[in-house]
Amino acid sequence: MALKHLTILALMLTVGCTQDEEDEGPKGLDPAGDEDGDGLQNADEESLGTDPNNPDSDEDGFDDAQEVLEGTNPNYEYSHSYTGEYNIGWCDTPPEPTGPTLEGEYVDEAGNSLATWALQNGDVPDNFTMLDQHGEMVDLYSFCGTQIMVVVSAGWCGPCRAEAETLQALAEENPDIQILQMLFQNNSGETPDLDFIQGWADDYGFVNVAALSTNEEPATTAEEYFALQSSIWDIDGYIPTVYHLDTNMTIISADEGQTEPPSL
Ligand SMILES: [Ca+2]
Ligand SMILES: [Ca+2]
Ligand SMILES: [Ca+2]
Repeated sequence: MALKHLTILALMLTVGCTQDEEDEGPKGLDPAGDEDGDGLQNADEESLGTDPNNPDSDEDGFDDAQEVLEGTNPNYEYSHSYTGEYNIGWCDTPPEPTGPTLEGEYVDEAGNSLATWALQNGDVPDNFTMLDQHGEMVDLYSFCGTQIMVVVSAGWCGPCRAEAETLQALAEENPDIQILQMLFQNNSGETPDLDFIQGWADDYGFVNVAALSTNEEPATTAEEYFALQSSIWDIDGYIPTVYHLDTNMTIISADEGQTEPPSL
């Protein structure tokens, strides 16, 4: 899709160029040249809005031409391919996060109170960056433009394991949806390491479901506890917790026990 679009635009620019060469060359560059050697001609870079003098315009580690070939957005730093065969979305700009909503109040034994926050319907979460089963750091915002299902689980949780059994089949039934399994503890209540999430992904046959470790230090205070991703992505403290997000990264089902992705 993106390639076809590019070819048509390049053709239009080439035609325009013969009529008025000075106006059409980006920043006075030869339209047919490739100043930065990224495989995209200057005229194509202009039509794509990428930088003809920078092979990686959004500095996400993937060259502009590679991003065009792979159908990711060369101007959006979170959009790029992963080793995991995930459904990367296409957004022109990152979402505008609302963050979580005020959920309640925690009062400790000494009587100190602390406001608690959790993601609820209508919220747009902040980005997170978590370790996947391939050893890569995965950004939530890479899936902007795609419907997303987030399942929060832990190794010691039997019902979470029962649900994990179903996730790859669910992904195959819903090929346009990306499922993210967020693991915040291993079987012993520790932060999951790469070995653990690789084992989890193998045990449950994940092909394009991402097994993600929250990769956060264990909380030592109530304040730290309620700031953990596993607290923000959980309303009631019971797991597994399932969230569904629409293609605009807005939460449409928050911990409502809905295990199938809803139709948009
Ligand atoms: Ca170029
Ligand atoms: Ca470039
Ligand atoms: Ca990109």
